[in-house]
Amino acid sequence: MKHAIKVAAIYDIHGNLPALEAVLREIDRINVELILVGGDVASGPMPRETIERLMGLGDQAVFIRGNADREMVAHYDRSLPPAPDEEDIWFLRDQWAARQITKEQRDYLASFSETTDLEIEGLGSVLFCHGSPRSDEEIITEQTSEQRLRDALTGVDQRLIVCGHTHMQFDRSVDDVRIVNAGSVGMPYEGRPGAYWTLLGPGVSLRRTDYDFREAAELISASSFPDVDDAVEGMFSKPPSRIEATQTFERLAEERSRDV
Ligand SMILES: [Mn+2]
Repeated sequence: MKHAIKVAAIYDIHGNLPALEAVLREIDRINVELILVGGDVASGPMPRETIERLMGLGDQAVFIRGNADREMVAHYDRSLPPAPDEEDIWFLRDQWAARQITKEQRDYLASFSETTDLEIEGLGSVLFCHGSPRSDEEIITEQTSEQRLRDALTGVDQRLIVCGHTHMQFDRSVDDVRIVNAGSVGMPYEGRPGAYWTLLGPGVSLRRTDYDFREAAELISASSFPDVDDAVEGMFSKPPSRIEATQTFERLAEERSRDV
């Protein structure tokens, strides 16, 4: 297991290169030894440039896989069943993103491990996952019931779990297990634009990094990303509030639990 004094957890970048650059600049100013990239790196408007930047981090970065990384590889390989709903905008966006990347980048995405653990000074062994320890698409929010949290954490030995996927930071505990959502760098649902991430060691610090949203919006508006105006609104000018996003996610989690 890797050991580190300070780790930056950066999750859900979603192809937002300007947001990633801003966080990396801030990380550079602190003494961070390791960057844990928590998945969903490239499903968004600047996939090729974003993966290129991340690959450039070399040994400083450890990657785990998000559902969107898995889906982009499947799109690249054209091994997906037809979309359940042809109008599904995220299906079209992932398909578009997969067409922008190289074979080497596809292989890079495919190499991410599902979860990983790191020994961090002051925190002990920390488990990193995308959705939950058992699924890269399980939904956990600050409203998730304790019973559902306990189920999601069954069989986990670590006392601190870091997740992402729902794009909203939280820091909560159930029994003696602490679960932290690192937030989203590129597509936060926090009601306020910014790049959200988490610094670990010796404590846990939820962070928000400011960057020039107008410039980023202009850059991304010029791309051929499907329904780009809507994406730019959601990423920069009118991000959904935590209340809206939490309700949407919890409704989806509820529907899924009924389907099982
Ligand atoms: Mn995700």
